[in-house]
Amino acid sequence: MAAALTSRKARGSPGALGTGILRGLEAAPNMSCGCRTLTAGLIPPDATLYFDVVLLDVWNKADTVQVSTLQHPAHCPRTVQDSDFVRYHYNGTLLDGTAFDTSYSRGGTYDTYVGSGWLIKGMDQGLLGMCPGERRKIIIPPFLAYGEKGYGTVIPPQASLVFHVLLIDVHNPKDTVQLETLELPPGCVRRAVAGDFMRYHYNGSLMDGTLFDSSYSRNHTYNTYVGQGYIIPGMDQGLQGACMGERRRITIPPHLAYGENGTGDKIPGSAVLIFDVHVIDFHNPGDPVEIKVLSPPPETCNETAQPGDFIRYHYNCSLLDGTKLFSSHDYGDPQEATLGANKVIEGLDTGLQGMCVGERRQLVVPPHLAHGESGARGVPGSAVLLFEVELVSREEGLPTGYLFVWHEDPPVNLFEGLDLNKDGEVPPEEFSTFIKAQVSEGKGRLMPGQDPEKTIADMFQNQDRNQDGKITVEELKLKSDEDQERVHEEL
Ligand SMILES: [Ca+2]
Ligand SMILES: [Ca+2]
Repeated sequence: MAAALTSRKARGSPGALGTGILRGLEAAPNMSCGCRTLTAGLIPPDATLYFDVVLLDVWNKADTVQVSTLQHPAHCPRTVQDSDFVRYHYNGTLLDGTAFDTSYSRGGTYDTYVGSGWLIKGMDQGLLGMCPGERRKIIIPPFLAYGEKGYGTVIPPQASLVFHVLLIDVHNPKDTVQLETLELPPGCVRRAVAGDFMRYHYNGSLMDGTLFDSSYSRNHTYNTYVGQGYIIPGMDQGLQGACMGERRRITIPPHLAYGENGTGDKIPGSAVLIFDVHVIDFHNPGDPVEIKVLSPPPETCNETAQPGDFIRYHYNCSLLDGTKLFSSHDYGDPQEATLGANKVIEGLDTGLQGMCVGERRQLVVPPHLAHGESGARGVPGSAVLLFEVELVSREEGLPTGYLFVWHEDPPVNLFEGLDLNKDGEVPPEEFSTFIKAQVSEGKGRLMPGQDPEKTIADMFQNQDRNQDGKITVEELKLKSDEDQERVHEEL
């Protein structure tokens, strides 16, 4: 009966909601009448009674769910709405502090839909408007919790409940990929489309900020085709439309990521994933070399660099994120090469062709025309290269297969010319002396870009058919005549 009295008394105290302990509540003698029959024999007449009272719970029919935010995250990408799916941790206690349940003992979050009847009404209301990372205290009166019946042995009838909630994650099954551009480099003309091959860095985190993966930790970009199903659907979508150098945040709901099961030990089931992506470069396997003229050719330029030409050029080579790789200026002298002779990467060879001496160009070279998927020393695999080139000089090349050409018709008595001492044989010394004389007199020229001594030695080898160190009149044959004969034989 004492309990009934204190209960009634407490209900009459407006604003006393909350855990409280009232000690030494005093009842005057004239208030204790009516107890006499029950306490007959125990309580002497005119006794003063003292009660020790502990208030366990208190509520009012007019009560609503009480929500207070204990901690608010710095950023709130979205808040909980009706029909959202949430993942949260909680500690549940009665008003007097007795714990009845906690998610922390289960090794995982509590995952459920909000406002769909899966939760007690008070929780459905108390979670609304909450941000991921937010901590709330939610006090729920019994008629919005387990009411008259309570729940099992842990929640007594008519108990108010107190939940301390930490919201981990929220999404809606109707959510799509969300994009946020964090940094857009100026002058972006090309945006990634499905089928492009992209290199990017990323930090992947959960909604509560937990980092689950980072390409930076591997010191290596993530490289993949976009829009072809090689990566999770949300990423496949989210990378499209990005510019080179762009930083974008891609927020992916679980149904476009790893679904209800999650993956590994870092990504829980039904987790929203947030990727902060930095696009380094992308290309399409069908891309040609992109050529942009930086300084136009001089007006006096009539002839441009062609395959076979021996050229000298300066270049700077970098990655598209600005990382400098190589420069001819590091060595002072220009780079030398014979065009079309497989001496330089295909894209650079192509980009140098058609240039005039004095012209400057910018070349964007996709990896399939550069160092390919495996890269090269200092060049990451699948990297797009950016060149700035300047053609310094150019020597016209010879037709394919020729080491020496006559500017006019060759001498009629070529062997007599070669056989300087007239002994019927031409050793290497005579051959070399003769060819050098032709060059210095401007009657013919050697293939550019190679040591003349080597070229002349090669020519001698070709003519000395039996390899005895001498050319005879029978052995000597002009290449043009040889080619002619070969054509006839083939015919
Ligand atoms: Ca001789
Ligand atoms: Ca011979």
